[in-house]
Amino acid sequence: LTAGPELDTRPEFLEDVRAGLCAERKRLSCRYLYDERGSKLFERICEQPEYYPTRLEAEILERIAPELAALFDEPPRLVELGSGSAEKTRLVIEALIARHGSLLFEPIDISRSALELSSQGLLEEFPELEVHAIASEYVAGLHALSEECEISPAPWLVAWLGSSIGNFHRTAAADFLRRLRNELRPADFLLVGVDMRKDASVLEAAYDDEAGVTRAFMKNLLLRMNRELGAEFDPDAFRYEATYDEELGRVEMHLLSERAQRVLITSLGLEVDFAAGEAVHLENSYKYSGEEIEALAKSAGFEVRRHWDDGEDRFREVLLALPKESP
Ligand code: AVJ
Repeated sequence: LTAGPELDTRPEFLEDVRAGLCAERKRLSCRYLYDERGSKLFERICEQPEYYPTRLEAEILERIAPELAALFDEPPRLVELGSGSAEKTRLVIEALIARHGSLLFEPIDISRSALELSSQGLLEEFPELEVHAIASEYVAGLHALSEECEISPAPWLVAWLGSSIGNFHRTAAADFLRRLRNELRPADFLLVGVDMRKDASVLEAAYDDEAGVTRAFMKNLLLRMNRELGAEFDPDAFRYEATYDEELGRVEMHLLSERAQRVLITSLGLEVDFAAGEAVHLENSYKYSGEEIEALAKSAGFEVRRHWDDGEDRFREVLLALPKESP
């Protein structure tokens, strides 16, 4: 297992918090939700009855894993973008090993500790598995991997699961897919988990669960700023709201100030004023229709080779590849 050092993200965190909280419409980046406590809370979100994506994706992957393994005549390499929950990945790993005997698994994640955690369990479970973990941004990591084996590279199955694509604005999602495509060869596949457009009531419940885990996940960012930036946020002075904008096809997540208040952020030497009811934007989660997925793939230079649904069109696994050359 090889992985780079944990990157120092503090200077960026400071600057992003300053810029976000001084903006006309206040915002904080969802990247900062995932500190140690945030990552644990996110895992608990995935277990909430209202948060359907994780469960549905696991069901689909379990069903289609043998088909994924059968896409390849020779043993492929499995790349995962964002080491994520090993629970879903292991379904694919199991099927690939069953069909091809052994497997090289190459998870790419910005967090070295997340990589170590997810790789460790998999190595113990699968003796036939070799793990080569890369602590890096996704595209840079893929690029490094493709540079490493120029001679006769095994085909890739690149997995980008969990509807992580939903955090991107639609145009940014296309840009990002295009950059991924530039790293792929004709025999490679990219498997993307996509959350579908659906009723506002289902979506709003999924992003504001009854048990309050999502609310705690969002408010943890206030606590993180208190811990790491010497801020003095009172989490009880903010309430959490998730609203689905049907037209934009996205769930928008905000914290709203319960009252007019001024909050000190010591490390920034900054006092931030909040009006009563003022919103801080934390996250978007974009949802897709089948047509939108087709258009997105096409605009990124991909072809949708296949897709699999949960049966009720709530969640979709999309298999992308370079377009077959026209005769
Ligand atoms: C990690 C981006 C896939 O949008 O469903 C879940 C994040 N935020 N609940 C999503 C999230 C609040 C999640 N993704």
